[in-house]
Amino acid sequence: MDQNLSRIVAQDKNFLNIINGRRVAALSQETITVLCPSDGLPFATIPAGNADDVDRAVRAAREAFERGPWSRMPAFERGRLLTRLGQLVEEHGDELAALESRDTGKPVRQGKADVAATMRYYEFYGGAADKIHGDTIPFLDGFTALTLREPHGVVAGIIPWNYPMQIMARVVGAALAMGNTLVIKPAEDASLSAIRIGELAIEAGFPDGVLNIITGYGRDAGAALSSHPGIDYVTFTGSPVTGTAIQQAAAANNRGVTMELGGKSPQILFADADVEKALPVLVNAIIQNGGQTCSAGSRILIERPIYNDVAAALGERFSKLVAAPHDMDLDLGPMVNPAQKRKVENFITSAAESGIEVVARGSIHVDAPLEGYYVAPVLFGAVDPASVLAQEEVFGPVLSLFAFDDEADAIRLANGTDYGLVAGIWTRDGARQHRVAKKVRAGQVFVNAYGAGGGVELPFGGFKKSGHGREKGFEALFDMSATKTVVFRHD
Ligand code: TXE
Repeated sequence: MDQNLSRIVAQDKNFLNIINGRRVAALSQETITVLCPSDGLPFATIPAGNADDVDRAVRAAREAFERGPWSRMPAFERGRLLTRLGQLVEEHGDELAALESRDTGKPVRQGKADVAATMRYYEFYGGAADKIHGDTIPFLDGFTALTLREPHGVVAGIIPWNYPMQIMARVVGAALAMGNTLVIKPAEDASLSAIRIGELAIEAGFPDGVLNIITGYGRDAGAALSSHPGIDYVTFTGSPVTGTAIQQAAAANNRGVTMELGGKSPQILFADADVEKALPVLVNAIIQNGGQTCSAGSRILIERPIYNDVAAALGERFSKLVAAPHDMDLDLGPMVNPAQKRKVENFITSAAESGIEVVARGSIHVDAPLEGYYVAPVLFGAVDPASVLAQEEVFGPVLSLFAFDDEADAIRLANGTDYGLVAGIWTRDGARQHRVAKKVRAGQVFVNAYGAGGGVELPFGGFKKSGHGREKGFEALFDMSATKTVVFRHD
């Protein structure tokens, strides 16, 4: 582990962008210093790309789409390249896990899980590339009508910092499987794995210009990319505020978008639930990645007769949780940056000051450097459903408990925020499982389980403020393509 890290640091301190199959610095030569969240120390640089770099990348992607071998390549050959990329990810798994872990502060165990999911995305979409097709449509006598699934053209993928490698993989896999070309803008706080994957794509044999990676700040590179008239479609995962800005920029060019904008996901625990089975899942769903997960199960709704027992059991588990440097591989790592740490701490302080009951607190490891961005997990009880804590995405290790009286009350509480990404239902009653699954407004519903976004095969996306469009699974291939209807007259 340490050897891997020192090799990466020693050999590749200055990461470069990838445009048209070549590694390049920003035209301005400016860079952003990469800090490790575990100790706040610099260990790499990335290019600070701006509108000029974005323009070069979009032109390269356009050229590759219009004239490169990409546009003539059969779907199964595109699929083979994606599969090859997945194999290279697997071969470089330890290096990628170490890099992702150091860049974002996530425990190495989570970095490894991210590598495994990333590999699966390339494998899944590699296999799917030649299995999606149009229809023939019964039409007028003397005519034959059919549909083709066509790529949008040049797609922009704007990626967040929480699961950078995985989220990039779901975008790259689906977009390239359908024959688009891509410009990826990773988050300024977590760009290293994106650059490495871009390098591996060159090694895998993707033609020049098919996958371009531009790093830089959102306000520069991100804004320039989402408003570029040469972009045909934008896919984004991140905050609702930035999502709105990106949608406005894309709307100015009348381009389509897919938006995945986070959540405030409930887990509903009925009195007949298998509580022992649920407890570790409930804790993991908010602790995984330090709670910096769009699908984090941040609200637990508990039927009143079991509320006190469940709160006590969760409190016991929470008090043992420890935040520690990524390479100690404990329950959770630091937050990704100082702003995220401040944001989470502000939620905790104002909730506690407003009188919300603190059921339990975890701790920060004694050896964690003071300069790291650690937050001790907090469990809040009897939370007012109208409070800020109940309504807004914290994106940290903060769990809220609520009591409910009956099924209707549970559904009302579950649907009582402006988000609708994921939900968990815990009950042994089969009819209730179906009833509640239908009534909960969420893009993914788990029964007696909570997938936390897992499963590359499972379509994923939100209702309401959580966004629109679907990623992952076969559904993403529809978002990443457009239907063309062709009608032949032969009378
Ligand atoms: O996100 P942003 P931030 C939520 C989470 C977190 C909050 C803020 O609650 O606390 O968002 O995080 C790029 N035009 N999520 O500020 O701004 C940016 O460079 C184009 C939930 O880091 O949404 C990065 O690549 N692009 C979420 C990406 O957008 C712009 C995951 C995401 O950054 C841009 C992350 C602009 N004007 C945060 N401004 C989830 N759904 O899981 C920024 N960017």
